[in-house]
Amino acid sequence: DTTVITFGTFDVFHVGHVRVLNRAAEFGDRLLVGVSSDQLNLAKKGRRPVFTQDERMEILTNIKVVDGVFLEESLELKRQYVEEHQADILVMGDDWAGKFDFLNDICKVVYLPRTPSVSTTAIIEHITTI
Ligand code: C2G
Repeated sequence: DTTVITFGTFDVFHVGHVRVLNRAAEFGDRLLVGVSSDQLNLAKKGRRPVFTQDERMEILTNIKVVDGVFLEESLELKRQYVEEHQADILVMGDDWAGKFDFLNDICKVVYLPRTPSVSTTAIIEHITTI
């Protein structure tokens, strides 16, 4: 059995998110998603996500291809999460290209192209300017 793992904030869940999850799931038999915590977003991006970590995890739990969800509390814990969940493949969007290659001693690392012209930031901007 092949376990795939991926990470993200998945705030204001949109079609770019569902596509990357569907494509990630095709790499294995089981897809696990690490959802970045509110605290991690506050620290790294200076703001809280629109939806809380509990809401974002609830949405992801209900996505067809997602088999399990856990909280990602630090970007630096990737190795620990991969080991803990015995993941065989780490899939990330190519905005992270190269960033997790150091993990290829314990798992395969794959970067997938992002869906063009859709982002949480653009959605927030759009709503703000209505
Ligand atoms: N994504 C995509 N196409 C878009 C937007 C997002 O393929 N138009 C993908 C991203 O590449 C990522 C996933 O959707 O693989 C989640 O995106 P974000 O929520 O922006 O994740 P991010 O905040 O970059 O993750 O360890 C990583 C951290 O959890 C942060």
